[in-house]
Amino acid sequence: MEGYRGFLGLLVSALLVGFLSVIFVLVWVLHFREGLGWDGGALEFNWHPVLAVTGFVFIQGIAIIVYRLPWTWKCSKFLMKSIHAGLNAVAAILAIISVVAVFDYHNVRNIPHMYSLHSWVGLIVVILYVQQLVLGFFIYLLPWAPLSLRAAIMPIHVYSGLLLFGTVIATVLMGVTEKLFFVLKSPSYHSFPPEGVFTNALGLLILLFGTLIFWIATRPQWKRPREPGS
Ligand code: ASC
Repeated sequence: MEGYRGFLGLLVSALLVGFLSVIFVLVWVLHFREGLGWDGGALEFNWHPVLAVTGFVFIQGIAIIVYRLPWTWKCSKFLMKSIHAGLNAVAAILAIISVVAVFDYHNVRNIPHMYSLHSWVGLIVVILYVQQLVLGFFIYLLPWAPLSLRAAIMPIHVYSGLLLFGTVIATVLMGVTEKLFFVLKSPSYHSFPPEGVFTNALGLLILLFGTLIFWIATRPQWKRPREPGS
């Protein structure tokens, strides 16, 4: 494989940055916020960022690059597709639970639903992600679709997957920003309180994770070699 060391370096960096993002979101809700619980209140809301970052960003990012791992190239294509689909399914389930947590929280507190740009883009991206998962399952995992259809849809599948991943990251950054403006009153966000600075750093980590995954996924020389007739 061309540039194997470069690949490994970027893969380890992406895993470290992704893992650190998950740690940071946990520190945010457990140390700076109220913690986690399923109480209809703030503890339940806090599952929203934790599940969004863990599932919708980190697990989705790994799902995107599973075909790039050279030591899996000997594994069957079906196994790798199952892992790709399985990780995306876990990400989708965690994303849906994260949305349920917010709806519950808004219901209990009588906060209107779906008024922010974060919520509009977020709901659209969850719905399209589930659509991508279902279409991918029927077209690529089940054996029925003809090769011509698979080949015709593949550029759309790849483009949509990367676009959804990027949009999820943009949505998370909007969510972090609006939450900090909501909760940081005294001292306010604009006075650089530790929670504001720490959570800004979380946003940068997520952006860096996306940057690394996008680079790994788009290097043609790191793609899984095609099997004849596939
Ligand atoms: C598949 C598969 C691929 C693509 C290809 C069409 O199901 O395993 O590599 O579709 O055949 O682009």
